Amino acid sequence: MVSDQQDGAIIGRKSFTAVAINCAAKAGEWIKTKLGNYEKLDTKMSAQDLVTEVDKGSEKLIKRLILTHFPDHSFLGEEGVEPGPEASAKALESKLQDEYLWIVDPIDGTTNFVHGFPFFVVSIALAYRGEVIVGVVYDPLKDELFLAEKGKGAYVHGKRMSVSPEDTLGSGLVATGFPADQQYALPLNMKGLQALAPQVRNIRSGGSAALHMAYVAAGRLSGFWEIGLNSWDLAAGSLLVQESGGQVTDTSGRPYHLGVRNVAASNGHIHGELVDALTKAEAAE
Ligand code: 2AM
Ligand code: CA
Repeated sequence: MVSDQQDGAIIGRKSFTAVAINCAAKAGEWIKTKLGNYEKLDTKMSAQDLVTEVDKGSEKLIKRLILTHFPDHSFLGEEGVEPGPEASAKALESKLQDEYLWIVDPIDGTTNFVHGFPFFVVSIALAYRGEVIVGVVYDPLKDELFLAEKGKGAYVHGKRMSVSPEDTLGSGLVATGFPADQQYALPLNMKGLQALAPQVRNIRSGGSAALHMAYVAAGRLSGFWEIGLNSWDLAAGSLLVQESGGQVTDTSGRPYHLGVRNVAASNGHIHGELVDALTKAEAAE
């Protein structure tokens, strides 16, 4: 019963949200102690696709905590899946129909973590039969925790968030990400960049999709798009944006679902313009 649980009505069990917050906070604090201090850097799908023992340790910590509270729930974490888009899609598909599925990116922004660039987060989402009902994105360096519950709004530092008011692309601050996949995703992204840069107020690229989504939700960015992401990069952030009054679709404007890899998120006001510009530039898919 989602509603009972969301209302915290199940006595003797922590609410889903409390567990999500606790996991993100614990993992984030631990990651922070490892900044500039990791031991082993490996590559995954390409030379740009990085992973450290801290990514793996963070996922282990989160998984253990979640399964302690909810042993019958499913778990999908980036580090438990083979690299590459096919393996990610397959892993998601095999769990999509599960009643409760936790979708976790133990460090979103690993490249930043490795370089000491202060823009990385822990991202934790809970989906009920394929629909995200809780999303938490935690930035340990700023100690900012972004939280959304389906139908109950989105919050940062306990304060209700809402998206920004800009109503034209020309007045918008828009972010994108440069993908690790240089074959398919990067060329598309470059086309989008070429088309959008002259149309927006300015472009940012911080290197964490989940944090970009949280910033759209908080009204700090007017929009965000990126090609070639995975469910764990986007699940929590998608609910943050929606619950803050924004819009999330794929880059062609179709509704967001957990399988979306090419994402457009915005304050809603500029969404049509953003998607149209990407489509016109043949940068959408
Ligand atoms: P990560 O740090 O968890 O890997 C930056 O452009 C965004 O792309 C980040 O959210 C980053 O997440 C994600 N990313 C990096 N490598 C990726 C890959 N091989 N496939 C999909 N997303 C990736
Ligand atoms: Ca990651």
